[in-house]
Amino acid sequence: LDWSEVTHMKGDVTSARPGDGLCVRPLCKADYDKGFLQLLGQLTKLGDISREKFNERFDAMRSCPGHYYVTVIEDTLLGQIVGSATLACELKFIRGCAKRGRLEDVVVNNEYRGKQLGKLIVTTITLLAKEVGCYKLGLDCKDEMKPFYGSLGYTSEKGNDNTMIIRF
Ligand code: 16G
Repeated sequence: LDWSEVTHMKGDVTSARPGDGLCVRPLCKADYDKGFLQLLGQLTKLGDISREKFNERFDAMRSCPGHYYVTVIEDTLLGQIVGSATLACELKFIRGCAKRGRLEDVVVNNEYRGKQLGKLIVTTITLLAKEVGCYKLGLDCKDEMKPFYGSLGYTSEKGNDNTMIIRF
């Protein structure tokens, strides 16, 4: 996906140094051959997704600039996608026509646990949401993930549910 509107971003995200051979960048069509979908399959049911179907969905997202920021971590030494998360933006009338962000489909390859890649990808999306003007960023997660998101600044505003939010 083309992040042309955020190319002015400097510092935080673009200079992220995730580790040897690792690179954080927007999803591209070639990631179909780099295990992107298999990685998503570690998160939930994947279904059958042909290359054509993948490309169609990619194009549909790209035709809505500013709405979908599918972000990946590639292990460039292996040519494999090892982490991903998506920032989805929703346009509002409230708060002076504000924009709300949703953090979706956060997944890190099981074999890359312990390298702080979850923290890296969530921090990247959080900074991106702020940069593109979201007034808040929310996510749904399982109970066991709440401490992780809590450590990155997300809170549950309604107490004991599984929606967590960060406000900018
Ligand atoms: C988690 C994900 C959500 C994803 C869902 C898939 C995060 C923060 N949350 O809730 O984005 O879409 O799992 O599970 O990554 P499902 O297929 O059961 O909806």
